[in-house]
Amino acid sequence: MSVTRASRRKDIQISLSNMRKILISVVTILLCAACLQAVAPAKFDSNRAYEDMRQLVAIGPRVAGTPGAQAARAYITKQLQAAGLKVEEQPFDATTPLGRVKMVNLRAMLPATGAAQSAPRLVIGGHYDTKLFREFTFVGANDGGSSAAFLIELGRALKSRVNRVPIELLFLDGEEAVGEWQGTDHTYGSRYYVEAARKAGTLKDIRAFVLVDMIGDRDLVIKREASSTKALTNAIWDAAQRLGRREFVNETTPIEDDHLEFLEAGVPAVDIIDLEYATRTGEVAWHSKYDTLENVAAGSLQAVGDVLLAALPALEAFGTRR
Ligand code: 1BN
Ligand code: ZN
Repeated sequence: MSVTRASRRKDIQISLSNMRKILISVVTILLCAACLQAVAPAKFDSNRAYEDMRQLVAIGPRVAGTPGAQAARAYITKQLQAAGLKVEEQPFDATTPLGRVKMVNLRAMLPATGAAQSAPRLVIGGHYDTKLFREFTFVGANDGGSSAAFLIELGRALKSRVNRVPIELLFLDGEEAVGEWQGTDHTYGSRYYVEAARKAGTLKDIRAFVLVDMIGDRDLVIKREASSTKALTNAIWDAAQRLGRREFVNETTPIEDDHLEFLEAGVPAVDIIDLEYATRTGEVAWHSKYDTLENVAAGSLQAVGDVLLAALPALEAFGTRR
C-alpha cells in the first residue's frame, strides 16, 4: 500500500472518530437541555406581569357586560394563547340590580405531567372586572388589574413547569357589586362557576381554590383571611416564611370575596388579598380614583408569584393526605 493511500485511510478514520465525538456531544447537550427544562424551577417574571397590568389599565374601565370587559378578555386570551395555553369562555347571564348582564369567565387548563392527568385539579383564580363608578373613571390597576395580570404571568410560568396535578387558571367576571356589596349583588362569576360544577356533579374534581385579589399594592401587606381553609393558608404562609417574604404577616382578618362561594360548596379555599390600599399621601386607594399604576408595584406581584410557586408542591399534594 502506498504511503499516501495509508495516510488518507488514517485521515478518514480520524474524521469518522471526530464525527462520532461531535454527535455524542450534540446528543448530550440536547439531553441536558431537555433535563434542565424538566427540572428547572418555574420562574415568575413580574416585569411581564406589570406590563400586562399596564395594558389592562390602558383599556380603561372593565365593567362586567361592557366593551371594556370584552377588550380585557381579548387581551388575556391573546396572551395566554401566545404562551401556548388553550382558553375557554364560560358565558352566563347574571341578574343584577341593573337588570340582566352578559358576563364571561375565562378558563385555561394546564394538564398534569405524567400519571395524575385525571387527578382533582387545583384552581387558581382572580377577577378581571372593575367596579362601576359613574362619578369618576375607575381603572382598577390593583382591583381587577393585578389579579388578571398575575394569572396571565402565572400561566406563562406554569407552562414550562412539571405540574403534578392539573392546574386551572380562572379569570372571574362580575366579582364587583353593581351597587352595594350586599345580598347577591357580588361574586357573580364565582357563583356561576361553582353552581355549574355542582349541577354537573364535578365539584369533587376541584382539589382546592386559591384566590388572588388586590395583590399589586405598592405597600403590600397580606394578612391571613379568617374564613380560608387553615391548611391551605398555612401552606402558603410557610412558603412565605421559607422565602423570607415579609409581605405575608401573621395577623388574621375576615374579608368577603370569591373564595366564599367555593367554601360554601365544600371546596377548600384560600384568599390572598390586601384590602388596606392607600396612596403615598394616605388617601384611600381602594374603590377610588387613586387605584392607578402609581400605587401598584411589580415587586408586589413578584412576592406573591414567588410565594405561590414555592407553595405549589404543598398545594398540589393537598387533600391526598387527609
Ligand atoms: C375586593 C375587591 N372586594 C371587592 N373588591 C371584596 C370586598 C367587598 C371586600 C366589600 C370587602 C368589602
Ligand atoms: Zn373591588
